[in-house]
Amino acid sequence: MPDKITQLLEDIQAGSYKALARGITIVENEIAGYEELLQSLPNNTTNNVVGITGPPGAGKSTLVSALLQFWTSQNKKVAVIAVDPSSPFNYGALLGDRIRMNEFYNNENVYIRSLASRGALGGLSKKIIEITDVVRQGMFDIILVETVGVGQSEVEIAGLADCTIVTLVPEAGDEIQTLKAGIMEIADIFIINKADRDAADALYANLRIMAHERANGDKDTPVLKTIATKKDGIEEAATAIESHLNNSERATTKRVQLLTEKCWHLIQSARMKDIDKQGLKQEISNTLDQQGFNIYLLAKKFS
Ligand SMILES: Nc1nc2c(ncn2[C@@H]2O[C@H](COP(=O)(O)OP(=O)(O)OP(=O)(O)O)[C@@H](O)[C@H]2O)c(=O)[nH]1
Ligand SMILES: [Mg+2]
Repeated sequence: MPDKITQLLEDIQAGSYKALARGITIVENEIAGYEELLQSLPNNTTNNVVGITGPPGAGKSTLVSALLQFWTSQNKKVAVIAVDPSSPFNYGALLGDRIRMNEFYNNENVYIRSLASRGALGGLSKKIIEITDVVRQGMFDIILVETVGVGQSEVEIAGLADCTIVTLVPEAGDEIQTLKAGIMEIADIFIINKADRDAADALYANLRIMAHERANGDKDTPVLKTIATKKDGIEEAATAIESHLNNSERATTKRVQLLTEKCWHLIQSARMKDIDKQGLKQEISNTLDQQGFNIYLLAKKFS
């Protein structure tokens, strides 16, 4: 392994944010040394990655900021990774006025990084997995990963986080039945944000019933209400998250499942590496009118 990479990893582990930023950039852009860095990561068995997913605009970033403030006020060291934020709000704006923001950006207990999924090499989920694993070396108490949940991505975040929070808003009440199967599987904690709105109680009652039906004798998945903009319910949310992360029995069972899921994504994207949809489209439009065009033969050529 090149000495530079060994040194970089040591610096990340010693808490250098400059080294961490460099490490993330190397992985994000697949710069020389990228594979060496990933392959030299020691097995970090700490359960500290919290995934926050949910529909666009549910208040995920506001919630993350409130949790960040809560934990740092207890002197905890927290990292935030925001994947492809779709709203114009950034953490700087959410963390309040300029002085506050400066305080956070210069705070040695806080590390914030945004990632754009567009242009991510080799698939988004693979990149989030890799980057989160690099951040895991930074000796944080908590690592919060925010992703916008649209269909498949909730499942992807669940494969990466030690604790997955599904954020919903009261208006989701009507959709809840259609969401049911997928989200019930992945949520470790439900947070109904914007609980200042009507219909929050109805959704809360519904989710509680669903969580209970699913539990089947086990502990129900916690359902919490927050008003992130007012920091209401944040302490309860933090407590529920910590209690989930610290449940070592559950963590051990989940660990194999998580690593399997992660490995699956890594293999999948490695195998798909040379295949892009644009190239595929080109190939199809070139051969479509030829005699003997057959989609199965074409697919076989790529597999
Ligand atoms: N009424 C109310 N509004 C809230 C609450 N939490 C967040 N908001 C507002 O909802 C809007 C979206 O908040 P964000 O935190 O950016 O939501 P997000 O889920 O991170 O959005 P994306 O990352 O774009 O998907 C903002 O205008 C927030 O001020 C809440 O508890 N109550
Ligand atoms: Mg956001």
